[in-house]
Amino acid sequence: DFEFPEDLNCVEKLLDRHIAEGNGDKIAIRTFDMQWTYKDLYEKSNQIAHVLVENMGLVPGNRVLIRSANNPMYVACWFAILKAGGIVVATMPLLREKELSVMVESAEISHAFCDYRLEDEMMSVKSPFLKQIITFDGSGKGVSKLETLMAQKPKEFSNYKSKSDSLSIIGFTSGTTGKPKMTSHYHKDILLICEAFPKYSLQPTPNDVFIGSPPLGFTFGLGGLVLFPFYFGASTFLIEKPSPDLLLQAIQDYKVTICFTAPTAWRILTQKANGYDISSLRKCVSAGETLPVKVWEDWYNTTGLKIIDGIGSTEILHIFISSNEENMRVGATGLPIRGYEAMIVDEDGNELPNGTPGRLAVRGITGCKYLNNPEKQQQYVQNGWNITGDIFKKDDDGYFWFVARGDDMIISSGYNISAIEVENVLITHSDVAECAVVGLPDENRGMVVCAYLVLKDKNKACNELTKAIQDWFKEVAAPYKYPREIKYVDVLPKTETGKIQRFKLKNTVQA
Ligand code: 3SK
Repeated sequence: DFEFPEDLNCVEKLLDRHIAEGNGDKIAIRTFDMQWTYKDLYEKSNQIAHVLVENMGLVPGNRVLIRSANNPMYVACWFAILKAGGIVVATMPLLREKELSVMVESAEISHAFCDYRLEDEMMSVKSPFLKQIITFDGSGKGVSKLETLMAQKPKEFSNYKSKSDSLSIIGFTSGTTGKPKMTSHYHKDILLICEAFPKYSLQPTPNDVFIGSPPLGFTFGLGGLVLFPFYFGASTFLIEKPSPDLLLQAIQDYKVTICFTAPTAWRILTQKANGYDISSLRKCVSAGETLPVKVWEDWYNTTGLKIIDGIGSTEILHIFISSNEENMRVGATGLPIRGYEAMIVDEDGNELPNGTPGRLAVRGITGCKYLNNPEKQQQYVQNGWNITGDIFKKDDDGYFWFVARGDDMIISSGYNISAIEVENVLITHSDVAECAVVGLPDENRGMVVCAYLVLKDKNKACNELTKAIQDWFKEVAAPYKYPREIKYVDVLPKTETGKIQRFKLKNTVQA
């Protein structure tokens, strides 16, 4: 199923096909305030494509930025850019002028669509590359410049004839150092991931309704909330600011069936789930961070649903190791999904025996293509294998178990201590709401384990509590792993996609 014709514009398979097949009246996107059919989305995307070519002067290959929260106009702009032959550069709504400027300069972005509610930071970007910024109203309640221009355009558009290996999107990944790198994907990659994870783990049907919290600027969200629903002719529910209560409310009111979110959200959803009727939900997906067993168990005990854990990357585009109900092993991330193979390697790329922690290497139908960064490309892709930054081990049945992020392994007095493992213990303490663990340099031990804790009741922070937590830790886990240092904080630094930025904690301490 992985063959594609040489001429391919992925929008034809994701969107236009549904009109040709007579499904234009089916709901494509819902929010709490509006709903669009496939025909609405198709016509609006066509009108925006006309605006791009006729008003904005786009030529095929131009890079077009989208700045918006998750809403229907974002999706229409995404499709329109590809229809017109442009390349999408999707961004997170919380980015500031400086971060946007770096993207505009490095990706040579010539055009931008921006929700008018986020225009201040966008308009401050000054770059010789950036020719035009057009605002839209993502709330759907009013009209901004883009809607005015669209109103004058035909509802049909003749798509640019891209090749299956023409670039479709450029994604930015900050990696662990915080310095962004550009990844790129072809038109065919967009469709290939639809043949992989969803078919393996979700088996979507046109009756499914997808929902989730990840921003569309994160490929986890793009797949789960746009590509997968539309590839299978299903519908998506978008929320601009997706709190756990809003997710649960929408699941209840709109009979949502598939939810994509991160472990932190699954933990809070568990606490609130009993207040809602979420019986329509049939598949729950977690990625972005490793899923603690306790979160999996609590959700299962509350709802009877098994969270499908997965690991993906912006470089590979979406999830490549995961599970489905038939082969799930709690605590393991899963097996390589159809289209991918994985192995554990040492520093020289040699495969390690089962049970030995090492670097996770993956290869398959999609892979890393850094732009303008041959050095990084060479580091990431070795002998055709993508070397991720994560440490995993493989068991004798072929399941992959997360051990640590490559840089989250703390080596203290000769012991290899996984920061994630220490976090998984700390989070079960009755006073701890959230935690992040890092290694700090230490003269005697090389490194020591340092835990940053957000307490359920921050007034409880004191030396006595520190000692109590340390003593308790030594009772429930190997004493050599206990956090010799504990610091209390109000919040943990996180990316917009919910990943804890441990490098920021390390930098704060070293500064
Ligand atoms: O972080 C992940 O595991 C992930 C999953 C799907 C797509 C992209 C990413 C980074």
